[in-house]
Amino acid sequence: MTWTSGRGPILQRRAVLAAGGALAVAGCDQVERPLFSADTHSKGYPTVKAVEAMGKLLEDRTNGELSIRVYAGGQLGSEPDTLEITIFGGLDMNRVNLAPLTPIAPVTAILSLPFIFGSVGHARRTFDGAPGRAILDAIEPMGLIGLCYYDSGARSFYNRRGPLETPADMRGLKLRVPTSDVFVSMVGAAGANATPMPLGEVYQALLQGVVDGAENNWPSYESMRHHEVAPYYSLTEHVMAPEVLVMSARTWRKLTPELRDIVMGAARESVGIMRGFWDEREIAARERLTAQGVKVNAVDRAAFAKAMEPVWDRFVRTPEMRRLVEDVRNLGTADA
Ligand code: GTR
Repeated sequence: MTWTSGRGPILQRRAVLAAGGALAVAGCDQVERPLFSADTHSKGYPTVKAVEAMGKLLEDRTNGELSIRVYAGGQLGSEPDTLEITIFGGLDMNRVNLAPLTPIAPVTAILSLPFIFGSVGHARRTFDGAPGRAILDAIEPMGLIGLCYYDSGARSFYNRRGPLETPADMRGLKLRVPTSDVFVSMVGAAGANATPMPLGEVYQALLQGVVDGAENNWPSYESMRHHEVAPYYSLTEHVMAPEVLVMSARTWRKLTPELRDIVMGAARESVGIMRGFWDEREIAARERLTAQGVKVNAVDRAAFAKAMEPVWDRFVRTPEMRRLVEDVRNLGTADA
């Protein structure tokens, strides 16, 4: 959605941010309205439903003192923009991918490294385990409390030109990536040109040929209608960077220890609920798109992994990060 078209969304965005901002500036020591949360995905998407489910748990467990209002469909702006607003306390919560956090918290890059996970099970063990928690804790100094991770499946490349089977097929392609240095580096290493851009602008960019393709999971590829303009989906499955639900540290500080525990508990519980929604949606999206004629092809994944190897050295730079990568590996790459 663009902010130059239509008065409604702009006015709504201003009203929401003014309400959040007024409280942040006034330094109110209590949250006396629903917690405002942003999501780039539309209503009905698994992440949106999960945060809504968390809101219900909060309402029940606090007798209505806490609840959540999700502003879905990117109506409050792009992920990098809303993240900034969350840091300043104009928004209480935000569900984003981990990718836009890499420029502000380099340690988050670990979970976006190409081919770091051997299976969905391995990814889930990492998110639920000690490495996942350590990475969530590392964003606190940036003004964000990491509440939980949600699944985002595997991302693959898609484009308008034709099937991509090896990195050689990437040459000359302009591919949209999220605003994250890891993603830019990854696409460059695979041989294409990376164009960082907010998700809401990608459909038009594909349509007008500003970019030739992009990369994402099945549910996003479908819900953003990118398959209509870029019908070749090549199964690189190069990244499994998770979604993350964050709370503004400013809002967090207004909560009593008891309410904080309730918020953390509800967030953790929403992870399992989300996985149910996710598994169903991922399979359904893939089936629907295949039936609609999207051209899916297998790729030489080993060749893509090899081409993207330099990204690891570029981003795993400190002993602490190397240790975390080791911890992730030690969780075992098998599914179960
Ligand atoms: C999706 C993710 C979004 C957003 C998007 C993107 O998979 O759920 O939060 O990061 O990718 O590519 O911008």
